[in-house]
Amino acid sequence: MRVLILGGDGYIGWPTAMHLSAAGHEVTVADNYLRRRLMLQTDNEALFPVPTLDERARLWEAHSGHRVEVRIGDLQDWSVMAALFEEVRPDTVIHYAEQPSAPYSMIDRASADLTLKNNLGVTFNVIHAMREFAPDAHLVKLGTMGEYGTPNIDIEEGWIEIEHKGRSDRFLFPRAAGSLYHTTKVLDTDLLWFYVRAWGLRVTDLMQGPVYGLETEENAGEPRLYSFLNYDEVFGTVLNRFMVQAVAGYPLTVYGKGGQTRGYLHMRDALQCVRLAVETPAAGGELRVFNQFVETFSVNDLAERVRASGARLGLDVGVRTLPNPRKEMEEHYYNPAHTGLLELGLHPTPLTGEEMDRMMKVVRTYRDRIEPDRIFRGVSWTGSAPSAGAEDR
Ligand code: USQ
Repeated sequence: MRVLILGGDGYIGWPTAMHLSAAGHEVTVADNYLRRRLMLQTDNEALFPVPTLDERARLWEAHSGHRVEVRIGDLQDWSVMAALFEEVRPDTVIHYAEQPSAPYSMIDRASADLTLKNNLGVTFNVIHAMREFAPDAHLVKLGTMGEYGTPNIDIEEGWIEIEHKGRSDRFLFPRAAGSLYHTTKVLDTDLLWFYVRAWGLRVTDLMQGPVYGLETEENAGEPRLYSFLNYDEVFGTVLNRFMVQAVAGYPLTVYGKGGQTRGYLHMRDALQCVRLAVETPAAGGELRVFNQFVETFSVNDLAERVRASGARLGLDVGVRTLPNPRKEMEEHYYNPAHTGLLELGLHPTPLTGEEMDRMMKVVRTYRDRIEPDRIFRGVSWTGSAPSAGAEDR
């Protein structure tokens, strides 16, 4: 298939490009380096520098023999999006081209404005480019499990049958996002659902949980082909952060009670899921939704696993409870369905002790690059600095 990856420079974007090109697809990636710029501007650079997209494509071709085409441009600009679609005429479009951080979206008015305009603007342009240049293409859109929030009922896979006053119908499962970033993903889903109904687009919306890890089949043992590993509070996801904190001797930053539970998955499984979605497209006029995660953990569970792995590797890992800078439930029911991708053939990678140790060892090779000042600055959901009250456990 001809696959166009929008946001191909990101944490999952670049690994997806390698994975799909290794599987024999013709891959073009597009990106405007937004994430790199925001990391620089906010002094939240990743654990090690990564090559530019053009360099990555050259390294990947030398390593594997597979080519990835690279285009640099801002997809919020209609002329850039239109030219890209006209050139590539994709069978599949993977849309990752969004500002990906919840904390970034909560820093101030300007960061919120950028998140809202970029995320919705790109989604809107993708929809119109599909109609104009690739009406039969399949759009695989990265959403987030955070669209649902943490309701006190089981979370279904995208849709719910509701019976009301003796009649019933099928609706999108109710959404209640926990940050402006997550809210843009809810709005994306609504936009897509409208245009699926209006124009018969073919769409898969992937509700993905937090991803961890670096090594995939394609880049194992090739650090220059690794993705960004962010450990800062803004762009780092929690398990990646905890592993870096453990290696740095920085007590693990558990926010609030630590009972916040989410559905997690290894990078390798995120790639499997995307490939399964690409290779078994949704039907025309269908908005197909998958909940994309493998296992649920609370923040406390993750801290415990990192502490145990640290002990095996001779690290003394402390845990510190910090006043929660976010607005979220710290103890709650959480039981989301996630059978769709398993039915398509996903082979999950559980977070075993062995897997934890393997990831920690990779992180340990970069110990000297860790900048502890980046780990916690207290980006608050309410705009006020978090009050004192950290507690070591
Ligand atoms: N957390 C801590 N300590 C930390 C960092 C995070 O206790 O040092 C807690 C957070 O409060 C939250 C949980 O860990 O309850 C997950 O936080 P996260 O930063 O790993 O994930 P989140 O901000 O929700 O966002 C990440 C990705 C985002 C993706 C989302 C999936 O950055 O792109 O959409 O995971 S989900 O969480 O399912 O919405």
